[in-house]
Amino acid sequence: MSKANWKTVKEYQDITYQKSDGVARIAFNRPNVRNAFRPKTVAELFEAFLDAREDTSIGVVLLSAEGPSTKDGVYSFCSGGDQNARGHQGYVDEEGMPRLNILEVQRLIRFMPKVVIAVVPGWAVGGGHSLHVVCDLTLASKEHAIFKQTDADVTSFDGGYGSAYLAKMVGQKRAREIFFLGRNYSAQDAYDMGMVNAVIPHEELEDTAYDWAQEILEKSPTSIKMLKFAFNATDDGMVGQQIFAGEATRLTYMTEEAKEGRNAFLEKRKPNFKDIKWIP
Ligand code: S0N
Repeated sequence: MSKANWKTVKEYQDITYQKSDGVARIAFNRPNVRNAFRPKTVAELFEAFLDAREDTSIGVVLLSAEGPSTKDGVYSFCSGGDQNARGHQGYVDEEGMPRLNILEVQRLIRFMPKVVIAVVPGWAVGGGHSLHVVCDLTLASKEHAIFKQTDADVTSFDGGYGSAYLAKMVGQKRAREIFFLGRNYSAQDAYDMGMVNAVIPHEELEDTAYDWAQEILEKSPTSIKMLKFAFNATDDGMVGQQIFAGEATRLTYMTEEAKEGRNAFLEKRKPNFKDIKWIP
């Protein structure tokens, strides 16, 4: 039995979404197509991640996957964009609109002030591989996780975080090998390269992820948030600086100094900062 006491937040078609004691679990639920995402999946992911971001009781999000496939018993995390949904202009939704927007989900994961852990029970391929890359941490099934980049096989490539940030993680030569050759890598290979935090026996994967989440939840939320944004900032250019600086502004609002600045304006007088110390 799971250590978590999962409660379903909302019923979706392509994902499951649950919460338990400070942890949100968002899981792909299309195991018969190796958890490929179509526009509907992406819309559901976006809504669930947004909810988890806004919920002040949630500190850690697990991005996981249901499975195995009922067809052949194979486990998967995600096999990227659904190739059946691909039209001439890209991934087409039910209204015929080319709309995948998986990059918006990537940005939500990247910029949310909470830790996102990829829990990889099986195949992590193409855009599914990119999603594990963009998560803060990755835990992988010892027996079933396989990491693979098919982007150059199917002409649907991630030239952003999925490749460039991967190179920061595993080094330029290994990242180029992963993308240019499209080979299969085991959980242990991925761990040795530095793109997986731990290789976990399959049966213990979900509980271990939950344990890691609970360990993080014992830490100071502001510290975790500022650390995540600090780790991001060097790679995210002006956007990274903007997000980090926004949090600095928020913390400044909580000072006497900020109260004086606001009050002086509202009272139509000059602000008096004379008593505020210039702390070195
Ligand atoms: C995952 C693989 C390696 C598993 O191989 P295996 O175990 O041999 O299984 P299969 O028999 O191949 O598959 C089982 C069933 O699942 C279906 N299926 C698997 N993957 C997909 C998929 N991605 N789309 C649709 N169906 C899939 C199979 O067809 C099979 O079905 P049945 O049983 O009916 O025959 C192997 O399956 C594999 O290589 N899959 C394809 C992986 C892939 O190429 N993914 C796409 C890569 N590109 C992206 O993800 C796009 C990224 C993206 O969206 C993006 C990124 C950055 C910037 C912009 C974008 C954007 O486009 O918006």
